[in-house]
Amino acid sequence: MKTYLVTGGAGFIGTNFIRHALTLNSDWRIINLDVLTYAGNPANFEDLPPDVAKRYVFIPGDIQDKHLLDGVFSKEDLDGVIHFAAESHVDRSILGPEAFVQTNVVGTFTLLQRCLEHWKSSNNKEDFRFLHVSTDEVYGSLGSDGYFTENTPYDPSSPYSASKASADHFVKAYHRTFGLPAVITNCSNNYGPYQFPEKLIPLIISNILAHKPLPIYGDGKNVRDWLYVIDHCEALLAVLNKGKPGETYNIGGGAERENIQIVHTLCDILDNRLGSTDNGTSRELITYISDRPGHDRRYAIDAGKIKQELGWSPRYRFEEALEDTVDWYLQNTSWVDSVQSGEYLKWIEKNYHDRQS
Ligand code: NAD
Ligand code: TDX
Repeated sequence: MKTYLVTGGAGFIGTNFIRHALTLNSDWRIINLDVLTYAGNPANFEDLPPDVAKRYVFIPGDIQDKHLLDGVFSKEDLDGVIHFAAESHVDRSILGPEAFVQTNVVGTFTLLQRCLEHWKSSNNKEDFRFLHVSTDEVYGSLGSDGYFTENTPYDPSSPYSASKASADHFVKAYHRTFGLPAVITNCSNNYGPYQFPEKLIPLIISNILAHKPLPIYGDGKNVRDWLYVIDHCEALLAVLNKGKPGETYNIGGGAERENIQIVHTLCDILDNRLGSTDNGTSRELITYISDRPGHDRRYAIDAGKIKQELGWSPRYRFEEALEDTVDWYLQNTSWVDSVQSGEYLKWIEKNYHDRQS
């Protein structure tokens, strides 16, 4: 049996990763350490089948809590750590950057240091991996052409991406200085089930269903490179199993779309699903509002390295997986209702109030 510690596993990507990895690997146990911010939902695991549920352990707690981490590391003989825990929303980092420095920088440092101490005294040094899940946003913005490679210089624009860039540097330093067998992944925008409805795709789905305005920042022509979350999870498994310590792997879907294209597609899918006779109905909700400060224009990943060295490629086609995602939200309205709590409503008011362009 292999045992992995996952941090932030009650969030969007962590949830998908744990469910996917435990289903695929019947000889894995996963310990999910998550402090359960607004973005974490322990109920995401309530429907696990019994043979999977018995290999899943949840520990509520903060990655900044040294004593808690020491307890986990000394009790468990870990095969690795997959580090997702983070404050992850760019707009929140603009309105309140401090939590990003605390969790993303100080939290990652605390986790690395505790991990290093225990790794040094473990019997399992060779095979152990620290997998740090990072973002393409550390590279800053592209113009209308070119791609981010693993050698693109870091040039973060937002407090979120600056905090992730800082964490990446600490992870690299712990490999170079202390030999910790760490690998870093920098991934593009994910979409899929369990994504909190503050991010573009689930926010738009949720607003269409509620007949609320669909807020588009700036001219709506910013480009993101979209990846279905299960493709990301499979890339992470490939890096965990075959990645070389000290290396970085860029992960991307090769599905570049302008924001306005995404919103149009979602309007059309939902009009079709809801049986609207007039294809334009949801599009009428589109509302252009003032731009995000420091808004990166375009992200696009060159995923050549992970494809060639580890044999990973995305399996899901964007338009199909987007339809599946819409269907998941339509079938899980109670999940959406449960996360749209008082805190969520306060955030919507804070971010979108007074932003008419
Ligand atoms: P998310 O916001 O949905 O989930 C983050 C999780 O971390 C939550 O469950 C939260 O409770 C937990 N958490 C936050 N602070 C914590 C702390 N101090 N201690 C323990 N747990 C804590 O985020 P996500 O979209 O699932 O992203 C996961 C990771 O992947 C992040 O590191 C993010 O930077 C990275 N990433 C995300 C995307 C994307 O498109 N969502 C793309 C590339 C990289
Ligand atoms: O209401 C909105 N209107 C809008 O036009 C929102 C929430 C977003 N947008 C735009 C901003 C971006 O150009 O849509 C695009 C996507 O926005 P987000 O969903 O907030 O994602 P982004 O800022 O690109 O960052 C995401 O991808 C990289 C994740 O949130 C990060 O965690 C990840 O690292």
